[in-house]
Amino acid sequence: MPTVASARPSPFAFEPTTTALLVIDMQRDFLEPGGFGESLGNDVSQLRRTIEPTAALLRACRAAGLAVIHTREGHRADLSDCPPAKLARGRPSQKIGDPGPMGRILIRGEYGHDIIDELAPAPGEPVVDKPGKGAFYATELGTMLTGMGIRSLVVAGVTTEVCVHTTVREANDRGYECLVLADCVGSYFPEFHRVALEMVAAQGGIFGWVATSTDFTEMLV
Ligand code: C5J
Repeated sequence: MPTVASARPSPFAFEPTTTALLVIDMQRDFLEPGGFGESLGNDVSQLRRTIEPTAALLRACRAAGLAVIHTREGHRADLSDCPPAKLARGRPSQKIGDPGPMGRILIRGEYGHDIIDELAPAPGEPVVDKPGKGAFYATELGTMLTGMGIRSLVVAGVTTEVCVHTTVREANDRGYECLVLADCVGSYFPEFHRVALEMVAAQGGIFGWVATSTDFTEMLV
């Protein structure tokens, strides 16, 4: 079985036919200069450094025939799937559903809600629209993974300490083995990113493994 020997805290073995690449929330609202994330004062370069390695990762996974699944965080136009507690947070003038630099903020169908061009899903790759931080909550992801026979998830996306973490925790509780690729996940806050990765692999891999994308793709045939 292919094994990422350098993974922390221990080598990560995976069967390619039961492994999926999960690319989390690589959306314009979060990554694009001039978008929602930047308008809140965030340094989008901290997220944009993940684009090139994730594009290479996608190419390698597609070439190897791995399943690829994308997610997007966002809500229905009428906000009926957005809990009032989530809606109430954020800056008073820039809440979910308000007009933003790239359309209504985090609303499905808006330009800013969609995935950046560099990492656009290939035809046939599923895109899971999620109303929460975790990709399993109120989505079809669990059913989809069961149907596909997936046992292991290789995880890329943003942000490390929010949607990546929540999703990996959810996946771990459901019995999936998760490898988080350090160079393909990012946070606006470098310290949160660093500590979030430490947390994944702490205590003998309390909810996953961490490696670099090249160490993973080298193991793909
Ligand atoms: C994600 C967020 N995708 N930080 N969302 O992490 O609100």
